Amino acid sequence: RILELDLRKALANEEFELYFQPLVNLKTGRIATCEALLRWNHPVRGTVSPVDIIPVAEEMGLIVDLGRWILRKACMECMMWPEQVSVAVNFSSQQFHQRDVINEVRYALEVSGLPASRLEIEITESSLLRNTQFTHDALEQLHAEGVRISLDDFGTGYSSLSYLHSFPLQKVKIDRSFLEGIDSDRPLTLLHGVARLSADLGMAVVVEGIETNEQLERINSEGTVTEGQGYLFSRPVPASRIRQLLAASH
Ligand code: G
Ligand code: G
Ligand code: NA
Ligand code: MN
Repeated sequence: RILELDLRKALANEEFELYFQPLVNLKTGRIATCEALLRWNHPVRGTVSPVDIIPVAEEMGLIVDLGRWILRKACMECMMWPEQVSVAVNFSSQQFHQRDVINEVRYALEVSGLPASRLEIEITESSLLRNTQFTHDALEQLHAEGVRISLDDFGTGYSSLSYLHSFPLQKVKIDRSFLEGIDSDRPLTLLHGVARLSADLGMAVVVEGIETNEQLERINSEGTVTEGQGYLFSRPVPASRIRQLLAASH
């Protein structure tokens, strides 16, 4: 288990790094958005996964400071990209519990110079379930600010479909578990159903975890999915590499 002290030191010592993974527009084949994914280059343990970092940071109350670092870093990196490209930043539910989440976002945009329209905030279904009214109000404010809200890992939580229209969401990311069994002949009924529903509600639809061309073809067959993300396009890569990919894509 990661020592709390280690995590605090890591933030001070700049041991964290952001990797980026592209979300590709399936019509144009171009990178539309890059998702920031946290990595920790631990001096002894090597690369530590966010799965091991985020829950500990939440427990020890470091998520606000860490979240602030991630958000600013991501916005600053996005400024280096072609202006049609957005950055997506994962928010933990606890980041919505701080009263000044709006100011955090405003400040990150201000210091980086990034327009709000180029920032996407990814939230999970489970964070919508916690402190619903509070989260709802925060999301409304962020939306009013011009930031896009994206529902991550959709279909893995316990939220009802009514969440899709009771929160201001502009994008739905269908979890990669919907692709399980896709290599058999089983029709993608569930995936296409969820995609259609989201599209009918006016949201952009992303399918996560696309690994093969066969999967991509079957996803494209209905034309409702707007963006794809997965190893087929690119694994999460360091900032320097994503700049190269963007230069080649734009
Ligand atoms: O990149 P990787 O597959 O290791 O990410 C694992 C999980 O950690 C994913 O669910 C991802 O959303 C989450 N995660 C990655 N980076 C961040 C981050 O910056 N903030 C939060 N809250 N979660 C993150
Ligand atoms: O929970 P979230 O969607 O934020 O998790 C994103 C993580 O999913 C990435 O950090 C990456 O490690 C993982 N991921 C991205 N694309 C693929 C893929 O095509 N296959 C698999 N198995 N994992 C992926
Ligand atoms: Na995400
Ligand atoms: Mn996801």
